This record gives sequence, structure tokens and C-alpha cells, in this order.
Amino acid sequence: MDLHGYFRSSASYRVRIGLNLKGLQYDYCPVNLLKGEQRGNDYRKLNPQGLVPALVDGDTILTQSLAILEWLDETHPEPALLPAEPLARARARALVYNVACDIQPVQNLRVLKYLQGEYGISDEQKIGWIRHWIHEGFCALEQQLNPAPFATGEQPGLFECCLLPQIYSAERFGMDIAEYPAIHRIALACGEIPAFIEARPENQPDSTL
Ligand SMILES: N[C@@H](CCC(=O)N[C@@H](CS)C(=O)NCC(=O)O)C(=O)O
Repeated sequence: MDLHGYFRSSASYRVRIGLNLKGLQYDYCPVNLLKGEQRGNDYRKLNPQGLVPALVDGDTILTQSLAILEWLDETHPEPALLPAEPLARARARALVYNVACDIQPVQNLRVLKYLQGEYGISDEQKIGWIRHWIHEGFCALEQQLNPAPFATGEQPGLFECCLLPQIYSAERFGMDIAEYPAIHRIALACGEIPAFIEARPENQPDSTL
């Protein structure tokens, strides 16, 4: 499999964690977001949305990180990324969507560029915007997370695939994760696991380009 992504992209980082948790080998193909490569004709053949990641497996091209992760979970069921029981699955997905649907999209590069280009917001206002939406989402998660080591029990799953990249982004914009104790606890637990360590942005080949 080829994973087309960018080291700092949280959606790419999610898929790297999922592939690593499943023990799946893949080749990493960097797409430089700062150079706009995601909007080039070549990359749009993989993802017409002009967003990373895209996963290519033979003739199959998949986009949208959650669709990719759920497909991986269905085709490689062990270890499971979602609980088997329907209600527990729905609850796990609710946590996942908080991050992937309600936090990350409003701080995406194209949204921030639009805010700056169309409305002239300053760098300071941009950082305030990012922190605001992360804080809102993280405060809700603090109310919902169980005391178990991970969101759905003894093993990390789809939620942790999304949370750790969001934490990386929060810290990049100066937020202190220790202010969110349940999230902090999960971050520390994931920080011990090779699948998460290897997926970190600083461990990707394009982090030094
Ligand atoms: N919902 C999509 C989001 C993908 C996405 O937002 N990717 C970002 C990086 S995390 C991107 O490619 N941004 C490029 C841009 O905004 O131009 C997914 O989960 O795959």
C-alpha cells in the first residue's frame, strides 16, 4: 500500500497510526501541502478534493481518513479499532466525530488561508480561532471519556488514532494538554506504544525536507 500524506497533516497521521496498530507495511509518499502539491493535477487524480491522505492499494484508491481506517478495520480485523457491540461502536464514533468532524475541519490549512485571505485575520486571531475550537471539543471530551486507559477500554482504537494528531496540533499552537486530564492520560498511554511513536510527524521522512 502507498499512503500519500504530509508529516504534519492530522488526517494523514491518523491513518499512519491505524496502519501501524494493524502491523501493516506501507510506503509513504509525501505530498507537500505548503507547496500546494495537494491541489496539483497529479495528486487530484488520487483525491479530487485536493486533501491528504489518499491510500492506494493496487488499483484501489481510498480517500477520507475515517473511511480508510474503517476499511482497514474491516479487511484486517485484528486488533479491532472499534468495539463489536453496536452501542459501544456508536459511542466510540461519537468521540471520533467530535475530533474529526467538529474540531479538525475548522482549522484545516485551506480554511485558515481563506480566513486570512478573504477576511484579513491576523496570525494572532488565527491562533485564537484554532485554540477556541480545540478547547470547545476537548472540554466536551473531558466529560465523556471513561477512566479506562483508553476511550473504549484496554486497547487504543479509532478514537486514539484521531486524538493524538489533534493533540499534536493543539501543542503546536501553544495549548497545554495537562489542562485536560483525561485527554492527557490517554496521550501519555499512547506515547508508550511503538505504533504511535513511529507515526509521529517528526518521525516521517518529509519532516526534514
Ligand atoms: N476529512 C478529511 C480531511 C482531510 C484534510 O483536511 N486534510 C488536510 C491535512 S490534515 C489537507 O490536505 N489540507 C490541505 C489544504 O487545506 O489545502 C479526512 O479525514 O481525510
